[in-house]
Amino acid sequence: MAGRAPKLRRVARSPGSLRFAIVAARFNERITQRLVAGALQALRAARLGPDAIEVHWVPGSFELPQAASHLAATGRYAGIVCVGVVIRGQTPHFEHVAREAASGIRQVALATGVPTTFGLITALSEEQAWERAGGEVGNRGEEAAEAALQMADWIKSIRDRGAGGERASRGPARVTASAAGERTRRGHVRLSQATRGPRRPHGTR
Ligand code: DLZ
Repeated sequence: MAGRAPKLRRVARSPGSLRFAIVAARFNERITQRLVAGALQALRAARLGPDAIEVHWVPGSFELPQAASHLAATGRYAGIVCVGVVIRGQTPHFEHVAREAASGIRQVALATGVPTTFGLITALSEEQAWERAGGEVGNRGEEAAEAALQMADWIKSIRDRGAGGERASRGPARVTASAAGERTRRGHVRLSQATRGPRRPHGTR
């Protein structure tokens, strides 16, 4: 199934002083560059300035979760966007790399509470990969960046409610502090807290 991702709702307001990281795998670098460009475009569209966006390169997709984990542990980031290109070869190596990258990225997101999103292309051919790097089937890097922005925004909204009750949820959004950053600075993340969700369905404010 050729999966162009559904268009995600853009985060219209600037995340203020929040910082985002893109972690990119050098393997298949020419294609990954396109994913980085897509991710940068989405972050800039959310009015993040150059100082608020960092790009970190690692050797291959297998190393993405480790790098993301180190970045998340600093507590400096509201979101981390992982991008890489895994193309099927002659051996099962492809599956190992793709599986470990996917499950590692998920683990970083759950363990740290910092939105850590999956902007990997797993393709059967180079042609298929190009289609997903700004070609016919969209740009996985851009989509992953938009997902990170949305998650950071949502986490901030539930934290604001937690801190100030209903009044805080009605007032103008304060965008100077990183919800995800605060979360990791305070220490560990309780999964039950992360998955409980807002008191009211999101979007009813
Ligand atoms: C070794 C390897 C292979 C065969 N294929 C890919 C790939 O398609 N995409 C990718 O990002 N990385 C690949 N790698 C490199 C691994 O991710 C990793 O960098 C090395 O195994 C060293 O740990």
